Formats: sequence, C-alpha cells, structure tokens
Amino acid sequence: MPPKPPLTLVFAATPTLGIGSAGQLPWPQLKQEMGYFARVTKRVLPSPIANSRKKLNAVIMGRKTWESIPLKFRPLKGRLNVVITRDVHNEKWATLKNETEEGPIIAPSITAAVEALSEEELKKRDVECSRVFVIGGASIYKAALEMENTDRVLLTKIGKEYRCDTFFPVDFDGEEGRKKGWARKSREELEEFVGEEVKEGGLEEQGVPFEFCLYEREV
Ligand code: FOL
Repeated sequence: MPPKPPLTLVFAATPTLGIGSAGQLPWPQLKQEMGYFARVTKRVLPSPIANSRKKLNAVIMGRKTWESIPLKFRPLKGRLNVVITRDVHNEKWATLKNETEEGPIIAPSITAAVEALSEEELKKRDVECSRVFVIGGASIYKAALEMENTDRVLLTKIGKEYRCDTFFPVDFDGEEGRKKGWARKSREELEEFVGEEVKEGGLEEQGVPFEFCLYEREV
C-alpha cells in the first residue's frame, strides 16, 4: 500500500443527506442495498501485476459505526477492518484478537488508520490491501473529505425521507460539492469501478426507491 492510497467513501443517504438515526440506519432493512455494499466493498478487481499473497480491500470506520454492525457480521467478512477510536487502549479492543487475518485494526485517527495499512501490518496478516473504503460515520466522512487522497464517493440515494439525527457533511450535487471539484459520473463509469452491472433508473425495495451513484473529485 502506498503511503497515501486513494480513498473511496461509501454511504447511503436520504434526500436531505440523512445517514443515521439513534445509532442505526434510518430506513427499514434494504437487502439489495446492503448486498451491493457488501459485494462492492469485498470485490477485488483483477490486476495485471498479481502475486501470491491474498488480496483484500479495507474498510475504515468509526467506533460507533463498528458498534452499529450486528455482532454476527463484524468484523465485516472478507475485508480488512480498521476501527477509529481515541481510546485505543480500552480493554474491549484487546479481546478482538488484533492480529488475526480479519480481526479489526485499531487506530486513533483516520491518518493513523491509513498508515496502519502499511506493508508491515499487512505482512503480519499475510495479506495485501487493494482498495480502501471509508464507511462512516459522519465525523469520519468529514475527516476523510479533508484528505487530498479522497477521490471517489459511492453514494446510494435513498428516494424517501426518514427522521435522522446524523447527516453527511457535504452535498455533492450542490454548490459546495462542485466548488470542491466533485462531479457525478455516468452509470457506465460506476459499473466499471464497482465491477458489476447497475440497473438504469435505480431499484425499489419495500416501497423505498434507491439509486447507486458515483462521484469523483478532479485533482
Ligand atoms: N453504504 C451503503 N451504500 N449502504 C449502507 O447501508 C451503509 N452502511 C454503512 C456504511 N456505508 C453504507 C454503515 N453501516 C453492515 C451494517 C451496517 C453498516 C454497514 C454494514 C453489515 O452488517 N454489513 C454486512 C452485510 C450483511 C448482510 O448481507 O445483511 C456486510 O457483510 O457488509
């Protein structure tokens, strides 16, 4: 992993950019949306320069996002999990077996989280890191957006409003997003990045419409 690998933010949000409510997702369980999240964050695209070490993507998240993931699903399988907490020495992290292949790496900041994906840490786990995804929450997204190496966003636009207490910090379709160089990419470009087909016009589940989108920041 280079010192500053490109970061991709992944999130789903309501029309007013709501992303959370009482420590959970604001909408009813959307199996296809969550399935897309799982496939896309797991998928390692074939690269011409392959060696023998197992390749995994990384998911970087804040402590509250970690705690919001059902116990049976965390650490998120088939991905290197990195959890950001100021309290790295708390005994609760010690019980998570830090140095197994997929047990979470604990880091005190997003920069430390990225640095933890260094050659040294990966060697211990006998893996290589492919893509790095930032999966929330709001304060972690905000910090990631201030990093120059954050160049992509995978946003699922949820087409229905829910009561939220946590919001994504930037509207990529508004003036602020444009001023900061963010632009929406085509469905074809999204398909190429995620490595799967994306339905034109979005999907609907439980009466909730949603659409997968890609944004990129020009450097
Ligand atoms: N991005 C998108 N597009 N949708 C989300 O729901 C989402 N959620 C988070 C971050 N980015 C997102 C953070 N919250 C799980 C639960 C909550 C969560 C992230 C992941 C989770 O349990 N994931 C399992 C899926 C299990 C299943 O198939 O139901 C996983 O393996 O990824």
